[in-house]
Order: sequence, then structure tokens, then C-alpha cells
Amino acid sequence: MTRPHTSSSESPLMVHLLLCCTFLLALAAPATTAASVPAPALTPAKQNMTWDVEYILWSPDCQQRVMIGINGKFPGPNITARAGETLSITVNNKLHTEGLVIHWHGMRQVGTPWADGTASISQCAISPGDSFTYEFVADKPGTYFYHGHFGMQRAAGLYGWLVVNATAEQDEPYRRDYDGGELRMLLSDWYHDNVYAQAAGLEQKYDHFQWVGEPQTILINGRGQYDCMLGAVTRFHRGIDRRARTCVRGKEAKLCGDEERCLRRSECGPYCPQSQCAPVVFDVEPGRTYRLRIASTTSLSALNVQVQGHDLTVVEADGNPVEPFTVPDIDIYSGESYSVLLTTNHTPTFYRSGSFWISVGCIRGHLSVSSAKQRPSSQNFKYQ
Ligand SMILES: [Cu+2]
Repeated sequence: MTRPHTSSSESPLMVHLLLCCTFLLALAAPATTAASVPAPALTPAKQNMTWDVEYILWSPDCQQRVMIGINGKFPGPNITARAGETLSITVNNKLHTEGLVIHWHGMRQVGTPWADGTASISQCAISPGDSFTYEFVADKPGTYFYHGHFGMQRAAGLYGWLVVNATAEQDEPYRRDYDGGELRMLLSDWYHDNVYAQAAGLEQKYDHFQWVGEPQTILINGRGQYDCMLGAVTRFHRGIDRRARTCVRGKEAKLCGDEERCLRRSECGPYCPQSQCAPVVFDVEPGRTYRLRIASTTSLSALNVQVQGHDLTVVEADGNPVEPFTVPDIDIYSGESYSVLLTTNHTPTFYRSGSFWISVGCIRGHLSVSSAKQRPSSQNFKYQ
């Protein structure tokens, strides 16, 4: 494999990346560890699922749009399988006006090429009102995802995780190198123009290939905050604001539940944790190593991922173990996936009282002089 391009956090490139970034907060040492995925329990040899695929109204970046959801939600259900397990997924096309297929990105489909989910190649698209059952063996451990593979349905939100864990007999070489559990980041680019407008611009007979432009928001696990730039973090604007009780849920400000702590992202929010566009927070403990799975379902955007103050050791790429190597940040292109190990090796005080940002930004092919002179806004951060 090719070693990913890396860049110093002080470089002009990084300055520019920060300008188009979506940010995600990594917090330390609260009581809960809800975002950490525990070691999976043993699962039966076959999983059966039934999915209704339909249009939904959703606010992935706090702006409501029409999306394609599964069983009423976006992103689609997480699939976590054990290697060798059979997955049987019945897909009901409730889109009414368009065909549908679902592709299992990275699955080898040994003996089941008909289940690959590529329209007009391995199958005819599922007609509106019809159903189709995909059945295949998730045979190889690794970090994968699934997505719509008809028209631009993936860009409309039709995707989700497909993670295959190794069995006890299959020794992933890095299995014993992390003790903190798993964290997951499924990345995508989100455009406010709907996918039909995007497709029309690309395909129109005259003056074709008009691209919709840069995405309005980068989504992390299906969530982003439109038009929210990273700003100064002050004592009263920490990632989790325990004082605020009135939070943004969708377009409206509402009281969060008694058990909920509001989430704040710099000058945006605060958000109820249950909001569709609440910032993603990973609760971590100091002195542990986590396996962070990263995958990109973007339409076009190449992304750069950096965890403030933490190096990343790459151990898996596209379902294949790699010779571990450590980088300050990692580029990820559409369709790629990685596992990186992240060690929370700062002093425990940092994690108890402060927070670290994870930045996910678009990689661009040029720099302007003016932006290169600006300092990254993350320089304003203080741990308090
Ligand atoms: Cu794919």
C-alpha cells in the first residue's frame, strides 16, 4: 500500500485545512464511556435483518433536508459481524419512484457474486415496492461499510458501518496492542443541493459536468454543524457544558432531559446529546490505547484526519493488516478505511479537565497566500 501523505500541524497546508474543517470533540474522563465500543459478544453464525429503505426528513447538520434512511434513521444500522458469519439482509424498497441496490463495500462475495449489490452488473435494481434478500458470508476481518449503489443514493445518506471482527482463532497482529476498546468515525461530505440537482448538473446534455462545489458540511457518524467554525474555547465554553440545560434540538431550543448534559462546540450550540446534529464526543480514559476505525463514504472530498496532540499508528488499511507506522495525521479518500491506534498519553489532568479536538477537513490542491498566513484557530485552545 502507499504510505499516506502526512503534514505537520504547523504547515501552511494544515492552516488551510482547518479553514474548511468540521470538528469533533474528544473529551476525557467523564463517568460514561458510551461512545467507546466494547469488545463484541459472541454472535450467532447468522444474522437476519430487514430494512425498509425510504425517504426521511433529517437534520444531519442542523438543516433539515430529505435524505434516504433505513428503518427511519440516518445513517443506516451498524452491522457488526464475526468473521465467517452469514449476513442475511432483506431490503424493502419503499422509495416509490426509484430503483435501489445496496453494495457491501469490501466484502469478497466468494460464491455469492449475485449479492454484490451493483446495479446492472450483479443484479437489476430492486423496483419500487419490491424486496430483495442479500445473503453472503462476512469472511474476512476488517473495517468496511455498505452503501447504496444506484444513482447517487449514497450521497443522499444511504450508508452505514459493516465491521467484521476476527474470531478467537484468527489472530489480528495488533489485537493485543489496544486495551481501551474501539472508537469509530464514518466520514462523509454533505451537500445542501439534493442529489438530483447534483446529478442534473453532471449529466445535462449541454454544458455538462457542473459539479455542485465544496460540501457544506463534513459529517462524522452522520452528524455535523453547518456554518460553525472553530473558535476560542473559554472556561465556560468547554465541550460539555454542565451548566446549560437549554439546548438546540433540530431548529428549536429545548430543555434537555434531566439526565442529559448539553454538548457545546465552540460558538455553536449547546446541543442536546440526542439531537440529530449534536457533536460526536468520544469519552476516553488516560493511559489507554484505543482502536479508532475510520472509513470514508464521501462523494468526492478527500479528507484529512488529525487528533489534537495525539499521533496515530496505522495498523489496518481496507481490511488488511499493515506494518504499523505512526503519523501525525492521515489522509483518507472515498471508499478507503483504516484502523489506527491512539494512545491517551498526556497527563491525566489534561483528560479530566480539558478536551482534545479531532479535525476532519477537506484536502485541497492549492493554497492562497492570505490563508496560509493565518494561524490555525486551534492555537487558541487551553486546557483548564
Ligand atoms: Cu463502495
